[in-house]
Amino acid sequence: MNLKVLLVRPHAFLPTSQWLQSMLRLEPYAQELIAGAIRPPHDVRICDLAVEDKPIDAFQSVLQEYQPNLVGFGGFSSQFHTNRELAAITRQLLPNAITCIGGVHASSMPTDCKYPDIFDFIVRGDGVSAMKIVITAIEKNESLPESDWILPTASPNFDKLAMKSPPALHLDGINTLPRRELVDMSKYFCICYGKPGEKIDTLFPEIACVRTSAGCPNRCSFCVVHFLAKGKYLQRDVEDVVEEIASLPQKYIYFVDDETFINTNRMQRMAEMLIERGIKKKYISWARSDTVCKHPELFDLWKKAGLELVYIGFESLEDENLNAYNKKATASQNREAREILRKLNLNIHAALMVNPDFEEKDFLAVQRAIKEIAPAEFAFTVYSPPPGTQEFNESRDKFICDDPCFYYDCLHTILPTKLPLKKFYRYFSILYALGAARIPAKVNKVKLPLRDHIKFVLGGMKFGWQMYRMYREYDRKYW
Ligand code: B12
Ligand code: SF4
Repeated sequence: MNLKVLLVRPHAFLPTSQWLQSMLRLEPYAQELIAGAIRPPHDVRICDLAVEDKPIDAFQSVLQEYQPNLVGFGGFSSQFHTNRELAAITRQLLPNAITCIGGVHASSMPTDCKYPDIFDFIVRGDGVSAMKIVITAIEKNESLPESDWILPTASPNFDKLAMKSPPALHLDGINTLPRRELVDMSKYFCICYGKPGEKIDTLFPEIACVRTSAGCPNRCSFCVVHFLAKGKYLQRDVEDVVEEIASLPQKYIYFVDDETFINTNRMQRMAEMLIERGIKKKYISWARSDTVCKHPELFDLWKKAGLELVYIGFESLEDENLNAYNKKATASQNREAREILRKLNLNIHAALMVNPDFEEKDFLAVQRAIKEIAPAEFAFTVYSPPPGTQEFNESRDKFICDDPCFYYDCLHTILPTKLPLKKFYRYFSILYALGAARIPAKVNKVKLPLRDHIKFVLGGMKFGWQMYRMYREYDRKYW
């Protein structure tokens, strides 16, 4: 049987996620990787609803036109409801199509996805290797092999299998080449701020993603990665990564690793190789502040290789908070890392975290941190225990929303706040306003095209207003 496989990335449902995607929209990398497992005589298409103005209409017309036999959904926890809706549409329009769901939510909360009427099976962990097994089973007309990795939803063993922790990472998840030809790459962009005084063509250049590793050995309490990866760190061959980068027409590359700079020797070789081969690209990557402090020379080298913007999870400039998050980096390392990157003239995306038990004085401390760290692109999140983890399960009776996963965008609190919600979100929105006023492009007087300037300012104002009124999305008793 020749299969037609449709891999779907759902659209963002929460207005906050929609705003984020209007500023930074990356390609559907997981779907492109999984498509790498599907080879002739089978056919595969990617349906990226994140780029559609009318996603439901677009999805229905793809189903009607392509008539897939296998439809796979994937996405963040906050997109799970959308996936359910899309899978129900699939069942209605194509009752004989097989449906499945994978990705971070299915991997961490499999029992949430137990809807045998709309999902035939769930994949936890790597979808590339899983898809190879699924396709072989369908080709041979055999039933799917059941495991804690591939879970048929109607199986009597489902609950037992779903209780197990997620399966180990698989090398296919990093060694497979993404099928970028299946999407329109011109639809994906990031924000890049340019150098001081520079005139830039666009604030939102086209970008490609590259994954050089998966997993992370650290155990930050707000992050699901160590739960999914069991503390393992899989690394791709440096030569392979460099070859892939060299082959890309895009000038900007976003590393979608969980934590790119864990193995500093490997990252050194990668930068040296990029320089030796004369590959001139601009890179965006996450890095930990302690890595920057211990290896400033590595970031100097990467700057020469083209590193443009470093995302740092500072979380806080207070040791007490960092310890509470099990960050294993100190406030002084955060300050030092900031200095090192400042001297290297590298732009920074500074991620800071707000705790639901923050009082006025804590918000004021974050305001001071903004002034200290600026200029930077700032992102503020509200500490929320990651779905699926022990901490999440232990907090269940405290949640202030019926469905915490639906709200899991790290901007909606799922835990009760010490301040009344209205006050909490007023302070929270002030942080975004203060951060927006200190972006590198503004502080460094970079000349932007007017349309990009307008998009940034209007989009930012809309987002700020959403934050300011966020409390209204909760039961009145918490206001
Ligand atoms: C890069 C990244 C981003 C990018 C976007 C990436 C993209 N391509 O669109 C940016 C920076 C924009 C981003 C934003 C956000 N992110 Co983010 N992000 C990541 C990160 C670091 C890597 C994701 C990635 O692309 N990995 C590479 C792909 C190939 O891996 P993958 O998606 O896991 O896919 C594999 C399997 O899961 C499986 N699979 C996936 N889909 C499917 C589908 C099927 C059918 C099958 C069979 C299998 C399958 O197979 C794949 C190959 O092995 C992860 C960390 C992580 N480990 O997931 C966080 C992560 C996904 N992000 C997270 C969050 C919370 C967010 C934000 C809400 C944060 C915020 N407030 O700003 C926003 C929301 C964005 C939105 N659109 O709504 C959380 C999600 C937690 C959750 N339970 O939902 C994560 C897990 C981080 C964390 N520390 O907890 N993110
Ligand atoms: S270092 Fe980054 S990827 Fe690793 S556990 Fe902490 S937040 Fe997660």
